[in-house]
Amino acid sequence: MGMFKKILIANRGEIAMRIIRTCREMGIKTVAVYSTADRESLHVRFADEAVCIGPAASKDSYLKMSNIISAAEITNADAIHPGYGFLSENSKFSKICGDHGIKFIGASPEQIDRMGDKATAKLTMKEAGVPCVPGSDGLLESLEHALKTAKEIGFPVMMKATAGGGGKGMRAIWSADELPKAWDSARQEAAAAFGNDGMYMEKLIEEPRHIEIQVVGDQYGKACHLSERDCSIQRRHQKLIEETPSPFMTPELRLAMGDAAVKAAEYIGYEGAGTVEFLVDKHRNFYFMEMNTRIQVEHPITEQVIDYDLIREQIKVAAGVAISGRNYEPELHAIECRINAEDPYNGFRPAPGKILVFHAPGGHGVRLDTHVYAGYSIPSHYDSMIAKLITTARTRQEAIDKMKRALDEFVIEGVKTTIPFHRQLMDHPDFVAGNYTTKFMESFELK
Ligand code: MV4
Repeated sequence: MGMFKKILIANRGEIAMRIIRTCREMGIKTVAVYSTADRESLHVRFADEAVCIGPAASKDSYLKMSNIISAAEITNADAIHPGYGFLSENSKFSKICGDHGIKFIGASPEQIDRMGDKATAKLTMKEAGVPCVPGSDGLLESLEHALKTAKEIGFPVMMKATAGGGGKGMRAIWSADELPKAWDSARQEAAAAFGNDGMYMEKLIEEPRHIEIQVVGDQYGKACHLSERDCSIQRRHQKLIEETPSPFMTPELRLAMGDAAVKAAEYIGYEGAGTVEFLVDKHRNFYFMEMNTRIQVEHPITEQVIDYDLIREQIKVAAGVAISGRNYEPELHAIECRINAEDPYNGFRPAPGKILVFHAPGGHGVRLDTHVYAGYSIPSHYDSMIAKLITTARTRQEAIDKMKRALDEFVIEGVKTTIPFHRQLMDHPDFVAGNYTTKFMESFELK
């Protein structure tokens, strides 16, 4: 296939900047697409060419497959990188790219569908010998079947939407009398959110950690892993901060989880960068949760600790280059704070507006992935993340100290941001001790 000459980036914001940067380093031409609300956005300026693909609303622009394909045709792009979100896990889009002879830098339509259906993904993982949470064999056919399954598993159980992810249509059930109501409300929510009310059930893992393994698979059936990211600190299923290595990891657990993730990827013949998400309980038992067939927001911390360019690897794998196959263990420690234009003192509600003053932190071990600048107006149409602040150091404590210093240096005026929240989090004794689970935010008090 040979290397691509021109890649269209079907995304915006910091991830579009991230992809354009690596393309430039590889001598690959870039095409940016933008909505009318993003005319002044940085990714438009950094790309070699730019095509307006529609009005502000995502459904009319960044999700409008026909306009994106047209932009690729008229600019003669030979590949499309979808980034994360938007069409990055849309199997129809992956297929349409293929039909047009444009390489989709992501997973095949079949793999997107197979991993996108959570009950099918679980059955596939079970076949592959990957540890899964004990639970139903596939979908729950009826309330009676749900009750019977719950009694077999033993309460408490977790009922989940097969088309879900991110917690929508998910219900923790502590006793049989709660089930009928949960059954109805969860299916209604799933039908409304995904157009699919299929449900499955698992043993509830109490106070789990969310530890995910980065994998890369090539076109020749080989996969490797790039170790873990601890993403347990979330608010309403939105990740706030991520780190690697996980403070909860041990060498034995990393070996076992890494092997399981590689086994999963090789079993399905996975091509591209992917993430196998696990739930880890307090006894360090780990269980497959979901597999994401895209690059993730938090990929930079992995890049930092093993000195690796994941976007470059994605492009090379898509162009048919074989991976070396070696696995990577973290040599350093990296933490990422997601800086959102939200008001942490008012329920983290979005706070769009114009950035009047922007002073970026810097210095050794500080990386800032952002698309914003002084004078930029944050549009209200898209998600509220405006920057990712990443610090890297030899030890976790040094990475925390560096993050505190960088957050203190970081000046953004004109819009409210979550900088104060992150700064306080860096002083939280449980965080500093690395002693946190997915329940952490339930007891966090912002001062
Ligand atoms: C679970 C669980 C406990 N037990 N499954 C949240 C969304 C989706 N990724 C699956 N999730 C969970 N599944 C069982 N059997 C707890 C969660 C969960 C969670 C998982 C990871 C990160 C944050 C979370 C927040 C709440 C619940």
